[in-house]
Amino acid sequence: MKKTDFDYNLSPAWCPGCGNFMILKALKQALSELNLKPYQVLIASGIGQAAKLPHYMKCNAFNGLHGRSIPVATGAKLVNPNLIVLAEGGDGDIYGEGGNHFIHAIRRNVDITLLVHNNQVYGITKGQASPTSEPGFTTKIQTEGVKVTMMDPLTVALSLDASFISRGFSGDIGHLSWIIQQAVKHPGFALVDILMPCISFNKLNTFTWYKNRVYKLEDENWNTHNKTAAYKKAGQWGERIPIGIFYRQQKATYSQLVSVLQGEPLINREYSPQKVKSLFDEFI
Ligand SMILES: Cc1ncc(C[n+]2csc(CCOP(=O)(O)OP(=O)(O)O)c2C)c(N)n1
Ligand SMILES: [Mg+2]
Repeated sequence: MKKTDFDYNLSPAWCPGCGNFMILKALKQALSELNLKPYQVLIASGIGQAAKLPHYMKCNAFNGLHGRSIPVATGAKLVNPNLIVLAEGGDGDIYGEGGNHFIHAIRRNVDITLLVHNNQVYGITKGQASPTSEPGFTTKIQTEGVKVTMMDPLTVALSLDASFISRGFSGDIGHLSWIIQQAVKHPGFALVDILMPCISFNKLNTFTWYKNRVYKLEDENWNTHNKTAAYKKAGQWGERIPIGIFYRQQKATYSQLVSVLQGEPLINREYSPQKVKSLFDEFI
């Protein structure tokens, strides 16, 4: 493996063969190729196998509550806009427990990148169905198979007018690294949904299952600014599954829209408890 500034000497507690290893490699490669240094990057995560990722990298990290990586990342970016901020977690963490944050972060268009390690299962809690599990997928809890509709995060993001929507595959590190670089460079909220196998608890969507289905949008001379076409591709799931950048647009970020966030970053402004106190005193 090529060395990067983001390498950290701690062995991941993931199963051998887990797709998370490839995502970790692609992310470190992407940040290095963007010439970023660990002190410039913050990764916020929640709970899950995926959410352990920042433990295994050298950079700023905030490992918080289940489903709550996006609010942490949002706050950090608004206060310190010079920081490169990523939120990261699994399909359960981000689309399930944190689904409300996922929806509203897209609407705000804060300049953060969201990486979702989508293994279509709750891995760390030993294999319950997640929002992206396929109908019919059987687990120890869903003994008759999943009965409810599968969530398509890309279509949700499109319907909320997201400014950058993409999907990668852990089995193609070079391609995933390229997508992550585009997402980090994008000024606004960038979604990177990443298909990956959970070798222990998802025996349906295996590495080979994904490998046989994924194809790259770029190979079709894809126009990333066509929203109607992006809807069609986002809905494609089955024999063929597209990966790549589905849609991107230039759109004002939250910081550009809210006047108090303009000018000197909040982190550099004087903090005056006295001013806050006098505000509170008005209500006494
Ligand atoms: C509020 C709360 N609810 C439930 C849990 C239990 N829990 C921890 S992680 C997780 C889901 C993990 O799935 P995912 O985010 O897909 O991560 P993976 O392990 O598959 O990478 C659940 C249900 C918790 N820790 N906190
Ligand atoms: Mg998962």
